Amino acid sequence: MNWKNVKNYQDIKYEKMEGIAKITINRPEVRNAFRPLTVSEMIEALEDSRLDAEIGVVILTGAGEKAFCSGGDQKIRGEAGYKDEKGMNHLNVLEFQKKMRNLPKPVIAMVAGYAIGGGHILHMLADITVAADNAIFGQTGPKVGSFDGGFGASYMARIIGQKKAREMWFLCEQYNAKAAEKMGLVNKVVPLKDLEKETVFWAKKILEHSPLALRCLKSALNADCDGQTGLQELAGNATLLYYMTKEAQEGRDAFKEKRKPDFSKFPRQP
Ligand code: 2NE
Repeated sequence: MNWKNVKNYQDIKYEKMEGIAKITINRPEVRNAFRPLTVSEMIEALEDSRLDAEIGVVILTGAGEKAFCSGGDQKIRGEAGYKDEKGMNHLNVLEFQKKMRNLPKPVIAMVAGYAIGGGHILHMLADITVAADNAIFGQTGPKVGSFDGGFGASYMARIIGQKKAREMWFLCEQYNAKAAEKMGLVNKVVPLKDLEKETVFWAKKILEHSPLALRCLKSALNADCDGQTGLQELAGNATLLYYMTKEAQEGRDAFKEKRKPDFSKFPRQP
């Protein structure tokens, strides 16, 4: 495939092709575990995708075939988070989770190998997950002294139900791709060799559709779980659509032209 490198990073690869951006966690030697730098780079790349009007879908993946992501890098875990190169502790993956959800464009997780711990949460927060038949899913928090009580708990329960979410967190078992598909964690399982082709096919299908409809649908689906933040996001789209009308522009123009606005020509819809 004809991916074009956007910028050189240390811990990720960031590429684009035909309306699709691809963020690849590139630390295969630790099963693509993330450290603060990895997350900062992912946040920057995601922000670039948001601002690029040519981009309609973002693919999040991991380098190699062994892992999508194994969560936070336990080797640099300090006393209050994950230590950066200056020794400062972070949990900036929570910020990235929010940004994935707020991105007004669909995110597809392309999962080969392990999606474990915080890596499992990342695929869960993607709008769609396409998995290879070698994918393995699970949480490890209670085993390694960690947990994600945010989206990692409540959104998981929305997806797979309370009983299964408790099983997944309390037992820390691993689930193969077919089991994950059965639980509703995965949209499609494909042979490993077809993973990228199939994921790009899903992305291209999405790209054929109305960007505004997709944007509003994503925020509507988020709003159901996200309380006031979700309503703010959904309402932001209503404001965006309103700003695009002649009616809203009349208010703006009248202010700039120092005259009384004339809204009389705009109908009161039933
Ligand atoms: C991912 C898994 C199941 C893979 O097993 P396997 O047998 O394929 O590989 P192996 O030998 O365990 O790992 C290969 C290398 O990657 C490192 C390993 O230590 C090993 O390197 P060496 O020791 O040989 O040098 N590696 C793997 N995962 C790592 C990690 N997360 N951090 C640092 N190094 C890692 C298996 O490796 C595994 O279970 N990994 C740990 C998964 C885990 O517990 N993740 C953290 C969960 S907590 C979290 O992510 C989190 C949160 O709960 C809340 C907020 C933020 C983050």
